[in-house]
Amino acid sequence: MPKTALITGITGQDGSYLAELLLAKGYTVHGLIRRASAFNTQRIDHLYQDPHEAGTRLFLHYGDLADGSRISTLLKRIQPAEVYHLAAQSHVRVSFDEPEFTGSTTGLGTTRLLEAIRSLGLPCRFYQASSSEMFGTAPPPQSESTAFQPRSPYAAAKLYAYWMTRNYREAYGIFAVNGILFNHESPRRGETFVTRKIARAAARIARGEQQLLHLGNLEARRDWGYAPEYVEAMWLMLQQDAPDDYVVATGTSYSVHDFLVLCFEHAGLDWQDHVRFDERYLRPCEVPDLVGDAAKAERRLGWRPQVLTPQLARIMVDAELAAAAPERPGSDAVVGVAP
Ligand code: NAP
Ligand code: F7E
Repeated sequence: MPKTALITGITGQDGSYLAELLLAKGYTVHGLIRRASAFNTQRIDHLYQDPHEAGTRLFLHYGDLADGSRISTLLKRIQPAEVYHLAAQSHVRVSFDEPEFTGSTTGLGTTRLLEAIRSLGLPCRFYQASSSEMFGTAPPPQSESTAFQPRSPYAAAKLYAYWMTRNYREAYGIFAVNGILFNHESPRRGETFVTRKIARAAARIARGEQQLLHLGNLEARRDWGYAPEYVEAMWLMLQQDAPDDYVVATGTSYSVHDFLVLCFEHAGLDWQDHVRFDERYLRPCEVPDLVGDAAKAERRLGWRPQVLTPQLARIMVDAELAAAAPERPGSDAVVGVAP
């Protein structure tokens, strides 16, 4: 039986891969997009279907996480069987600059959705994009039973949303799950996240379009997986008999320095010739070491990662090398601010 899904954050990295996955499974997909003065749908342009033609299964709707009444109106009209809530101010460094905005979107945005679902009595399943950032300084490996120690306004907002998701599950019986996803990357990753910034710079330096790459803390360790595989785990969580929370991760750990070496070597470069330190990319609080234990996801969902960090680095650099030379300058030069 074909299903209808609503994806918030459909224009983001994960939203675009999830839309592809659901369309391939025969779903009708509705996406929430923000009105912007320029097009912000680049990641899903290849999925666009003319809404005037018969058989269209992708529909986009303007809306914002700040606007609870709009969210409620859309949910009532769309009547989705599954809601994947991926929209957020998702940048940790930016959350220190905009803590109130991050709390309102990344935290309260989840409550606005859950409360609309509850008050409408909508019998839908709900996915909350929770994050390994919530573990903060908790020593690795981190699993579903690890105590959270958030270290940023972003992590604190995500933790609030995590608990609201659990609360609506326990208080109102809503099928609401938390996917606690560790870092996952791809050629569609935003350009100011460190993996894309490094991969992009390696390709630009190899092409002679950029000389230097400025970075902050190279010692932080992350568990970096491949985004298209992680959206499969999101879907699996909503197909279970009962709602639960799951860690999704590779179980391996690499430092930013490791990722730098992997990318630059793949591009035939010596990173030491090109990388400079810039304190603007440091955070007031750092999360030192994230390594996920995804045993529960493997046991219950049958989910297991295929692409590990070294292959991920090659995929990302190859995609940048294959891309036509962009008209814009490198990430560091776009604007004069962190991150
Ligand atoms: P992303 O690329 O930054 O995408 C974020 C999406 O949210 C974009 O579509 C963005 O729209 C939308 N958005 C932001 N503020 C909004 C608002 N006020 N109203 C409506 N839409 C808004 O993030 P991602 O990497 O795909 O991650 C997806 C989700 O998973 C996020 O919630 C993120 O925090 C979480 N997460 C990510 C990771 C990871 O490693 N990628 C790990 C754990 C959790 P625009 O395109 O208009 O900006
Ligand atoms: O930083 C260090 C930085 O911004 C990774 C989001 O998707 O994953 C992401 O958050 C590490 C940090 O990702 C630069 O200090 C060094 O230790 O790529 P990032 P993140 O903060 O881990 C989690 C799971 C999410 O949920 C978030 O939404 O890299 N780093 N130099 C740098 N980071 C950036 N961005 N830029 C630098 O120049």
